Amino acid sequence: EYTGFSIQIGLIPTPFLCPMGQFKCRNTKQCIPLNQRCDGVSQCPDNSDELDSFCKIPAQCGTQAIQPNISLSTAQAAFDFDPTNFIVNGTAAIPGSWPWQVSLHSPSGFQFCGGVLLSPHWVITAAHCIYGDSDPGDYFVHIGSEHSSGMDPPYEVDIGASAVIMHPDNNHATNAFDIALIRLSRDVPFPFNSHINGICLPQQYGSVVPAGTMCVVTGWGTTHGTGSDDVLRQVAVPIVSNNVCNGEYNGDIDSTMLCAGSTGKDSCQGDSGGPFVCQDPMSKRWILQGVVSWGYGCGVAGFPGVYSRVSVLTDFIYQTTAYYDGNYGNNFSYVSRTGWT
Ligand code: 4AZ
Repeated sequence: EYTGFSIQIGLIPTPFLCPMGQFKCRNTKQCIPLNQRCDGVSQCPDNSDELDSFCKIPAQCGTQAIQPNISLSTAQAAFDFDPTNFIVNGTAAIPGSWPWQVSLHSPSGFQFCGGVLLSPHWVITAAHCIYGDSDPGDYFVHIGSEHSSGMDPPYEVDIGASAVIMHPDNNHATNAFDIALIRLSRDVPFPFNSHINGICLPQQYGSVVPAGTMCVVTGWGTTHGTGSDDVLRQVAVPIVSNNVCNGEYNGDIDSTMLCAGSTGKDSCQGDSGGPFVCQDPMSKRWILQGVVSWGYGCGVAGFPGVYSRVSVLTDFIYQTTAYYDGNYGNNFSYVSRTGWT
């Protein structure tokens, strides 16, 4: 009897967020400490803190079909020159060996930041990469690529965004809470191909990887003459404690930040939003411990690169992904508890 069509337009309201370090129960505005999530004891009245879709660790996260060629030895020779601006002093990554690395592009194709694939339709990046523009139409995410420009068949997949969400506490002046989420407009089922997979998140809220641990940062950012930035590059860098880092940075390093780097080896402009990953010694899986954020120059002696500290930002990640997926009617794609460290 009726023909034609109907259009529904709706805005997703600002999500109710629990305080830092807490988990929001799915159907109520109750908050529980993040460490009580998936502990085998139900704290939420709807049992949502213990649901399988939240608590199970994805079988694939943080593993590669193609092994990277990188040494995590702390005994690597120090660079004997003093660069002031130098993924700087890294090496070209074996194609597909960092399968969670993505890049963010404008509609015209310009690559402006890195990102990290977390689940079939969630990407993590830095808040400063999307600052001032949360219009999903302005973003394309390139997944499974090796080169910064052009396509890399048959592995690369380019997908638009359906939501772009900054951490509500991000401070553009200090770079506190420099993290954001991009929801992809369609799923990349894992393992999509040998060059595409999701990263693991730190399991324990607030866990700290010891200073001196060698971790890896990857990206297509500027190399300042230390190699081509057309191919994805990698560099292993040591974690520096917030205490030591603050000595250099005059107290500008807060609890949502993490420092890593050594003279001449660093992330740099264009790497922002990309992954800083450490290998879990037990499981050998790679865990996202940082997101490339800021620093004084790149590779400058005494000034490590500064990263968002993911282990204290998982509350935002779990709450936001659950909230948006719920509103889009997708109840089964929550970002699961992942990782070990
Ligand atoms: C930047 O401008 C930038 N050395 C990213 C990382 C670092 C410095 C600057 C870390 O996007």
